[in-house]
Amino acid sequence: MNNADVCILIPTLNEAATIGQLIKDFRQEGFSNILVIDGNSKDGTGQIAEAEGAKVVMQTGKGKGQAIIQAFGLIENPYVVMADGDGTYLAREIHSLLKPILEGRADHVIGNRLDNYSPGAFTKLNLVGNHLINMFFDIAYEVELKDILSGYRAFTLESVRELELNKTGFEIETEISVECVLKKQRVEEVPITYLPRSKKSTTKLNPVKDGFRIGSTIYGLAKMNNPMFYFGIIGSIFILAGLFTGTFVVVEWLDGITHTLLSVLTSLLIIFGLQMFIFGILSDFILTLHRQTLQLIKEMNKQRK
Ligand SMILES: Nc1nc2c(ncn2[C@@H]2O[C@H](COP(=O)(O)OP(=O)(O)O)[C@@H](O)[C@H]2O)c(=O)[nH]1
Ligand SMILES: [Mg+2]
Repeated sequence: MNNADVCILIPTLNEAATIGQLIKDFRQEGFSNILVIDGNSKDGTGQIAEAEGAKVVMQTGKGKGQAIIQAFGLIENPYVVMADGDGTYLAREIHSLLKPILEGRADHVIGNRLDNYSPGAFTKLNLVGNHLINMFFDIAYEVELKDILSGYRAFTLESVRELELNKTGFEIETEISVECVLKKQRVEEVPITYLPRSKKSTTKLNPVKDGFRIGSTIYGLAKMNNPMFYFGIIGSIFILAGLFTGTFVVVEWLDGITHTLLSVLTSLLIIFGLQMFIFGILSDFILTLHRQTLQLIKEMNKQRK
Protein backbone atom coordinates (compact mmCIF):
# COMPACT_ATOMS: atom_id res chain seq x y z
CA MET A 1 0.00 0.00 0.00
CA ASN A 2 1.01 3.55 -0.73
CA ASN A 3 0.38 6.04 2.10
CA ALA A 4 -1.28 8.33 -0.44
CA ASP A 5 -4.01 5.68 -0.72
CA VAL A 6 -5.16 6.59 2.78
CA CYS A 7 -7.42 9.54 3.43
CA ILE A 8 -7.41 10.75 7.01
CA LEU A 9 -10.74 12.29 7.86
CA ILE A 10 -10.94 14.65 10.83
CA PRO A 11 -14.22 16.30 11.87
CA THR A 12 -13.62 19.49 13.83
CA LEU A 13 -15.62 22.08 15.67
CA ASN A 14 -13.49 24.65 17.48
CA GLU A 15 -10.38 22.50 17.95
CA ALA A 16 -7.74 25.21 17.38
CA ALA A 17 -5.81 24.06 20.46
CA THR A 18 -5.04 20.63 19.03
CA ILE A 19 -5.67 20.42 15.28
CA GLY A 20 -2.28 21.80 14.17
CA GLN A 21 -0.23 19.33 16.16
CA LEU A 22 -2.49 16.45 15.14
CA ILE A 23 -1.97 17.14 11.44
CA LYS A 24 1.79 17.47 12.00
CA ASP A 25 1.75 14.09 13.77
CA PHE A 26 -0.08 12.34 10.94
CA ARG A 27 2.33 13.87 8.42
CA GLN A 28 5.23 12.63 10.52
CA GLU A 29 3.78 9.12 10.26
CA GLY A 30 3.91 9.56 6.49
CA PHE A 31 0.27 10.42 5.78
CA SER A 32 -0.28 13.72 4.03
CA ASN A 33 -3.70 13.15 2.54
CA ILE A 34 -5.74 14.79 5.30
CA LEU A 35 -9.31 15.99 4.98
CA VAL A 36 -10.65 18.23 7.72
CA ILE A 37 -14.41 18.65 7.70
CA ASP A 38 -15.09 21.70 9.77
CA GLY A 39 -18.33 22.81 11.39
CA ASN A 40 -17.65 26.51 10.71
CA SER A 41 -15.33 26.83 13.71
CA LYS A 42 -15.04 30.31 15.15
CA ASP A 43 -11.52 29.87 16.59
CA GLY A 44 -9.47 29.58 13.43
CA THR A 45 -9.40 25.75 13.30
CA GLY A 46 -9.91 25.79 9.52
CA GLN A 47 -7.07 28.25 8.88
CA ILE A 48 -4.64 26.32 11.10
CA ALA A 49 -5.52 23.06 9.37
CA GLU A 50 -5.03 24.62 5.95
CA ALA A 51 -1.67 26.12 6.98
CA GLU A 52 -0.55 22.63 8.05
CA GLY A 53 -1.40 21.34 4.58
CA ALA A 54 -4.75 19.66 5.15
CA LYS A 55 -7.64 19.99 2.75
CA VAL A 56 -10.39 21.83 4.62
CA VAL A 57 -14.05 21.55 3.68
CA MET A 58 -16.79 23.44 5.50
CA GLN A 59 -19.72 21.26 6.42
CA THR A 60 -23.03 22.35 4.92
CA GLY A 61 -25.21 21.34 7.87
CA LYS A 62 -24.90 20.81 11.60
CA GLY A 63 -23.51 18.05 13.81
CA LYS A 64 -20.64 15.57 13.71
CA GLY A 65 -22.78 13.02 11.86
CA GLN A 66 -23.70 15.39 9.06
CA ALA A 67 -20.02 16.32 8.72
CA ILE A 68 -18.94 12.67 8.46
CA ILE A 69 -21.66 11.77 5.95
CA GLN A 70 -20.74 14.76 3.76
CA ALA A 71 -17.03 13.91 3.94
CA PHE A 72 -17.59 10.21 3.14
CA GLY A 73 -19.19 11.35 -0.11
CA LEU A 74 -16.04 13.24 -1.08
CA ILE A 75 -13.44 10.53 -0.51
CA GLU A 76 -12.10 8.47 -3.42
CA ASN A 77 -9.05 6.90 -1.78
CA PRO A 78 -9.07 3.13 -1.20
CA TYR A 79 -8.60 3.47 2.58
CA VAL A 80 -10.18 5.84 5.04
CA VAL A 81 -9.13 6.59 8.61
CA MET A 82 -11.42 8.66 10.80
CA ALA A 83 -10.04 10.49 13.85
CA ASP A 84 -11.31 13.20 16.19
CA GLY A 85 -9.53 16.55 16.07
CA ASP A 86 -9.33 17.03 19.83
CA GLY A 87 -5.95 15.37 20.34
CA THR A 88 -7.35 12.42 22.31
CA TYR A 89 -6.01 9.87 19.81
CA LEU A 90 -2.40 9.18 18.84
CA ALA A 91 -1.45 9.56 15.18
CA ARG A 92 1.26 6.90 15.54
CA GLU A 93 -1.36 4.27 16.31
CA ILE A 94 -2.79 4.62 12.81
CA HIS A 95 -0.61 1.69 11.76
CA SER A 96 -2.36 -0.73 14.13
CA LEU A 97 -5.73 0.44 12.83
CA LEU A 98 -4.76 -0.12 9.22
CA LYS A 99 -3.04 -3.47 9.78
CA PRO A 100 -6.10 -5.77 9.84
CA ILE A 101 -7.41 -4.06 6.69
CA LEU A 102 -4.14 -4.22 4.80
CA GLU A 103 -3.76 -7.87 5.72
CA GLY A 104 -7.19 -8.48 4.22
CA ARG A 105 -8.77 -9.62 7.48
CA ALA A 106 -11.18 -6.74 8.05
CA ASP A 107 -13.34 -4.22 6.21
CA HIS A 108 -13.68 -1.98 9.22
CA VAL A 109 -11.44 -1.53 12.26
CA ILE A 110 -12.47 0.16 15.50
CA GLY A 111 -9.86 1.60 17.87
CA ASN A 112 -10.92 0.28 21.27
CA ARG A 113 -10.36 2.95 23.92
CA LEU A 114 -11.73 1.05 26.86
CA ASP A 115 -8.78 -1.21 27.62
CA ASN A 116 -6.09 1.43 27.75
CA TYR A 117 -7.34 4.90 28.60
CA SER A 118 -5.39 7.56 30.48
CA PRO A 119 -6.65 8.74 33.87
CA GLY A 120 -9.09 11.57 33.26
CA ALA A 121 -9.80 10.62 29.66
CA PHE A 122 -13.26 9.39 30.63
CA THR A 123 -15.44 10.89 33.33
CA LYS A 124 -17.09 8.25 35.59
CA LEU A 125 -20.41 8.93 33.88
CA ASN A 126 -18.89 8.51 30.40
CA LEU A 127 -17.20 5.27 31.38
CA VAL A 128 -20.33 3.71 32.87
CA GLY A 129 -22.38 5.03 29.94
CA ASN A 130 -19.95 3.56 27.40
CA HIS A 131 -20.01 0.13 29.05
CA LEU A 132 -23.80 0.11 29.25
CA ILE A 133 -24.18 1.22 25.63
CA ASN A 134 -21.77 -1.45 24.41
CA MET A 135 -23.56 -4.13 26.44
CA PHE A 136 -26.93 -3.04 25.06
CA PHE A 137 -25.51 -2.98 21.51
CA ASP A 138 -23.98 -6.44 21.83
CA ILE A 139 -27.27 -7.97 23.02
CA ALA A 140 -29.30 -6.18 20.34
CA TYR A 141 -27.00 -7.09 17.44
CA GLU A 142 -25.64 -10.39 18.77
CA VAL A 143 -22.00 -9.38 18.41
CA GLU A 144 -19.06 -8.90 20.76
CA LEU A 145 -17.83 -5.35 20.25
CA LYS A 146 -16.28 -3.43 23.11
CA ASP A 147 -16.18 0.18 21.94
CA ILE A 148 -18.74 1.07 19.31
CA LEU A 149 -18.57 4.80 20.13
CA SER A 150 -14.87 5.16 19.37
CA GLY A 151 -13.93 8.07 17.12
CA TYR A 152 -10.73 6.43 15.77
CA ARG A 153 -11.63 3.96 13.04
CA ALA A 154 -10.37 2.67 9.71
CA PHE A 155 -12.33 1.50 6.67
CA THR A 156 -11.86 0.26 3.17
CA LEU A 157 -13.56 2.53 0.63
CA GLU A 158 -16.01 -0.30 -0.20
CA SER A 159 -16.97 -0.49 3.45
CA VAL A 160 -17.65 3.27 3.54
CA ARG A 161 -19.62 3.16 0.29
CA GLU A 162 -21.86 0.41 1.62
CA LEU A 163 -22.96 2.31 4.73
CA GLU A 164 -26.39 3.93 4.65
CA LEU A 165 -26.09 6.73 7.17
CA ASN A 166 -28.66 9.30 8.29
CA LYS A 167 -27.77 10.38 11.81
CA THR A 168 -26.52 13.93 12.02
CA GLY A 169 -25.24 14.08 15.60
CA PHE A 170 -23.12 11.97 17.94
CA GLU A 171 -25.21 8.90 17.05
CA ILE A 172 -23.08 8.60 13.91
CA GLU A 173 -20.57 6.13 15.43
CA THR A 174 -23.48 3.97 16.59
CA GLU A 175 -25.03 4.05 13.15
CA ILE A 176 -21.71 3.19 11.49
CA SER A 177 -21.33 0.21 13.83
CA VAL A 178 -24.90 -0.94 13.21
CA GLU A 179 -24.54 -0.63 9.44
CA CYS A 180 -21.26 -2.58 9.41
CA VAL A 181 -22.92 -5.38 11.38
CA LEU A 182 -26.06 -5.38 9.19
CA LYS A 183 -23.98 -5.36 6.00
CA LYS A 184 -22.04 -8.34 7.38
CA GLN A 185 -18.73 -6.52 7.12
CA ARG A 186 -15.74 -8.01 8.87
CA VAL A 187 -15.26 -5.75 11.89
CA GLU A 188 -12.20 -5.97 14.10
CA GLU A 189 -11.21 -4.03 17.21
CA VAL A 190 -7.66 -3.08 18.13
CA PRO A 191 -6.64 -1.55 21.46
CA ILE A 192 -5.64 2.12 21.30
CA THR A 193 -4.58 4.81 23.75
CA TYR A 194 -7.16 7.38 24.80
CA LEU A 195 -5.90 10.68 26.19
CA PRO A 196 -7.79 13.38 28.09
CA ARG A 197 -9.06 16.26 25.97
CA SER A 198 -6.91 19.42 26.05
CA LYS A 199 -7.95 21.81 28.84
CA LYS A 200 -8.01 24.61 26.29
CA SER A 201 -11.03 23.21 24.48
CA THR A 202 -14.38 21.77 25.46
CA THR A 203 -16.26 18.63 24.52
CA LYS A 204 -19.31 19.07 22.33
CA LEU A 205 -20.91 15.91 23.67
CA ASN A 206 -23.60 16.14 26.30
CA PRO A 207 -23.39 12.82 28.18
CA VAL A 208 -27.06 12.70 29.20
CA LYS A 209 -28.73 14.05 26.06
CA ASP A 210 -26.38 12.34 23.59
CA GLY A 211 -26.24 9.16 25.68
CA PHE A 212 -30.02 8.95 25.51
CA ARG A 213 -30.01 9.57 21.75
CA ILE A 214 -27.37 6.87 21.25
CA GLY A 215 -29.41 4.40 23.34
CA SER A 216 -32.55 5.10 21.32
CA THR A 217 -30.60 4.76 18.07
CA ILE A 218 -29.41 1.30 19.09
CA TYR A 219 -32.91 0.32 20.14
CA GLY A 220 -34.68 1.81 17.12
CA LEU A 221 -32.35 0.25 14.57
CA ALA A 222 -32.54 -3.14 16.35
CA LYS A 223 -36.07 -3.57 14.99
CA MET A 224 -34.55 -4.56 11.65
CA ASN A 225 -31.93 -6.91 13.02
CA ASN A 226 -33.28 -8.48 16.19
CA PRO A 227 -37.05 -7.90 16.35
CA MET A 228 -37.42 -10.29 19.28
CA PHE A 229 -35.17 -7.96 21.29
CA TYR A 230 -37.13 -4.91 20.13
CA PHE A 231 -40.61 -6.24 20.87
CA GLY A 232 -39.42 -8.30 23.84
CA ILE A 233 -38.39 -5.17 25.73
CA ILE A 234 -41.82 -3.55 25.24
CA GLY A 235 -43.54 -6.85 26.11
CA SER A 236 -41.47 -7.32 29.27
CA ILE A 237 -42.33 -3.83 30.51
CA PHE A 238 -46.07 -4.48 30.11
CA ILE A 239 -45.92 -7.96 31.65
CA LEU A 240 -43.92 -6.66 34.61
CA ALA A 241 -46.47 -3.90 35.12
CA GLY A 242 -49.24 -6.51 34.90
CA LEU A 243 -47.53 -8.75 37.45
CA PHE A 244 -47.18 -5.76 39.74
CA THR A 245 -50.85 -4.77 39.63
CA GLY A 246 -51.84 -8.46 39.60
CA THR A 247 -49.95 -9.20 42.82
CA PHE A 248 -51.67 -6.24 44.46
CA VAL A 249 -55.10 -7.46 43.29
CA VAL A 250 -54.52 -10.99 44.62
CA VAL A 251 -53.10 -9.84 47.98
CA GLU A 252 -56.07 -7.52 48.49
CA TRP A 253 -58.49 -10.25 47.38
CA LEU A 254 -57.08 -12.58 50.06
CA ASP A 255 -57.97 -9.86 52.56
CA GLY A 256 -61.50 -9.82 51.18
CA ILE A 257 -61.19 -6.68 49.00
CA THR A 258 -62.01 -7.00 45.29
CA HIS A 259 -60.58 -4.51 42.75
CA THR A 260 -62.60 -5.06 39.58
CA LEU A 261 -61.15 -2.30 37.43
CA LEU A 262 -57.59 -3.10 38.43
CA SER A 263 -58.19 -6.78 37.59
CA VAL A 264 -59.32 -5.79 34.11
CA LEU A 265 -56.27 -3.55 33.72
CA THR A 266 -54.00 -6.40 34.88
CA SER A 267 -55.40 -8.75 32.23
CA LEU A 268 -55.03 -6.11 29.54
CA LEU A 269 -51.42 -5.39 30.50
CA ILE A 270 -50.46 -9.06 30.45
CA ILE A 271 -52.33 -9.83 27.21
CA PHE A 272 -50.71 -6.83 25.51
CA GLY A 273 -47.28 -7.87 26.81
CA LEU A 274 -47.67 -11.44 25.56
CA GLN A 275 -48.85 -10.12 22.23
CA MET A 276 -45.60 -8.18 21.86
CA PHE A 277 -43.72 -11.45 22.21
CA ILE A 278 -45.88 -12.96 19.48
CA PHE A 279 -45.04 -9.95 17.28
CA GLY A 280 -41.39 -10.63 18.04
CA ILE A 281 -41.62 -14.30 17.03
CA LEU A 282 -43.48 -13.44 13.82
CA SER A 283 -41.05 -10.67 12.89
CA ASP A 284 -38.11 -12.96 13.56
CA PHE A 285 -39.70 -15.46 11.23
CA ILE A 286 -40.26 -12.88 8.48
CA LEU A 287 -36.71 -11.61 8.86
CA THR A 288 -35.24 -15.12 8.58
CA LEU A 289 -37.23 -15.73 5.41
CA HIS A 290 -36.16 -12.33 4.03
CA ARG A 291 -32.51 -13.11 4.73
CA GLN A 292 -32.80 -16.48 3.02
CA THR A 293 -34.30 -14.78 -0.03
CA LEU A 294 -31.53 -12.18 -0.11
CA GLN A 295 -28.92 -14.91 0.22
CA LEU A 296 -30.48 -16.76 -2.70
CA ILE A 297 -30.52 -13.63 -4.86
CA LYS A 298 -26.86 -13.04 -4.01
CA GLU A 299 -25.92 -16.58 -5.03
CA MET A 300 -27.93 -16.33 -8.24
CA ASN A 301 -26.19 -13.07 -9.10
CA LYS A 302 -22.82 -14.69 -8.46
CA GLN A 303 -23.65 -17.61 -10.74
CA ARG A 304 -24.69 -15.24 -13.52
CA LYS A 305 -21.37 -13.35 -13.38
N1 LIG B 1 -17.51 19.13 11.74
C1 LIG B 1 -17.99 18.95 12.98
N2 LIG B 1 -17.24 18.33 13.92
C2 LIG B 1 -17.76 18.16 15.16
C3 LIG B 1 -19.06 18.60 15.51
N3 LIG B 1 -19.28 18.28 16.82
C4 LIG B 1 -18.15 17.68 17.25
N4 LIG B 1 -17.24 17.60 16.26
C5 LIG B 1 -15.88 17.03 16.32
O1 LIG B 1 -16.01 15.66 16.56
C6 LIG B 1 -14.94 15.20 17.39
C7 LIG B 1 -15.49 14.52 18.63
O2 LIG B 1 -16.18 15.45 19.42
P1 LIG B 1 -15.96 15.56 20.98
O3 LIG B 1 -16.63 16.79 21.44
O4 LIG B 1 -14.54 15.37 21.32
O5 LIG B 1 -16.82 14.33 21.47
P2 LIG B 1 -16.32 13.12 22.36
O6 LIG B 1 -14.93 12.76 21.93
O7 LIG B 1 -17.30 12.05 22.08
O8 LIG B 1 -16.37 13.67 23.74
C8 LIG B 1 -14.10 16.43 17.70
O9 LIG B 1 -13.01 16.49 16.81
C9 LIG B 1 -15.07 17.57 17.46
O10 LIG B 1 -14.42 18.76 17.11
C10 LIG B 1 -19.84 19.24 14.49
O11 LIG B 1 -20.97 19.64 14.69
N5 LIG B 1 -19.26 19.38 13.26
MG1 LIG C 1 -13.28 13.85 22.14
